[in-house]
Amino acid sequence: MFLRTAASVIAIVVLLGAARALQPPTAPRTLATAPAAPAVTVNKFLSYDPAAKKITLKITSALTSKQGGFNFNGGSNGDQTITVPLGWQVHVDVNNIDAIPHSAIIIPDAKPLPAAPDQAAIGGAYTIQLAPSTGHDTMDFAATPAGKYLIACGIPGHTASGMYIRFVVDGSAAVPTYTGL
Ligand SMILES: [Cu+2]
Repeated sequence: MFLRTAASVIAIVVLLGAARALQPPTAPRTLATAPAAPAVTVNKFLSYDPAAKKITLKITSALTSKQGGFNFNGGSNGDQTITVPLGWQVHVDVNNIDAIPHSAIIIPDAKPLPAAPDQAAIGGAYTIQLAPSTGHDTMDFAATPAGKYLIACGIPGHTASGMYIRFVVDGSAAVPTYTGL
């Protein structure tokens, strides 16, 4: 019994030594963990983290009664413009508070406007069809390539009814901006 216990203790000591040997040398902690940079608030729809180059955008369909509800954040017919720096990560929260379905999709800013946009110009930059009143979805994408786009509604006829605002990916923009409010 004693021998077995002694053998076990030796085995454990050997194992501990081996485990310790497997650990990499502790790196010198020259940099203290920086506190998270505070997000910069542009307005009630747009904020960003400059260090992480991450943008958070809130889009609400039919936020106001403007254009008969065919608007995003109260913007219609391209009268609002969101500009983001090239390559930044964009997270968009899209909500529909209207009595009819809507959606959101980023398409090229080009005429003629499609009757029912269904081809996103940026990978991942589209939502599902959002149910009336409670519909919600998100878009997550990298802002590339640089260019002029529209955030449009994919429901047939809605873009033609003015339900689009502008979205610009700008290689020379230092920070995101939101104009037209
Ligand atoms: Cu719509």
